[in-house]
Amino acid sequence: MKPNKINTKRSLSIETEKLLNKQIVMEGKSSAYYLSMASWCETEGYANASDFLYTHSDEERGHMLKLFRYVNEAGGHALQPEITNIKHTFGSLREVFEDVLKHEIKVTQSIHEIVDHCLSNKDYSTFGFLQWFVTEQREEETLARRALEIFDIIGEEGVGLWTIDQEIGKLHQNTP
Ligand code: OFO
Repeated sequence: MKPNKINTKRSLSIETEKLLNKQIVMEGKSSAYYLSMASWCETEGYANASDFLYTHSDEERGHMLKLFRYVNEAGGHALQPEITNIKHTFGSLREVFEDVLKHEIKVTQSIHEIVDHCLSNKDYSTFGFLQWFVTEQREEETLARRALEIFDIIGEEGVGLWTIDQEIGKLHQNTP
């Protein structure tokens, strides 16, 4: 039996590298998407929601860079993503947060698919690296659901929207 050839240049398989580069696109898109939402909120006078989303956009860029570093350190090549088709206007503040939740659910699914792939291909290193993202996604989905609950509890009539914006600001301050 021939011994398995050891690749001394890289620990990452080509397939896993491709999946991680796809995830880089997703994180870059998250960052661009939340920046666009932050800008719309700011123009509509939702100052706290806007701050929340500006910060969130920065965090998503941080996630993208975390993936860049990992891919390159593991011998792959992280690729700067092309970001297109960003939504710039929204029908309401609620729509913004509904979009955040839908987007985060898609990101979670994507992370879980890569985790599955790593486990079945015995890539325990990438599997371990991705656990941070698994936890992060659970926290982000919880936060987006909490934001939508605020709309339901307070109601959007009268000063409702102003109060919702204040509460979203507090949500943001209480995030670790
Ligand atoms: Fe990157 O954490 Fe959400 O998308």
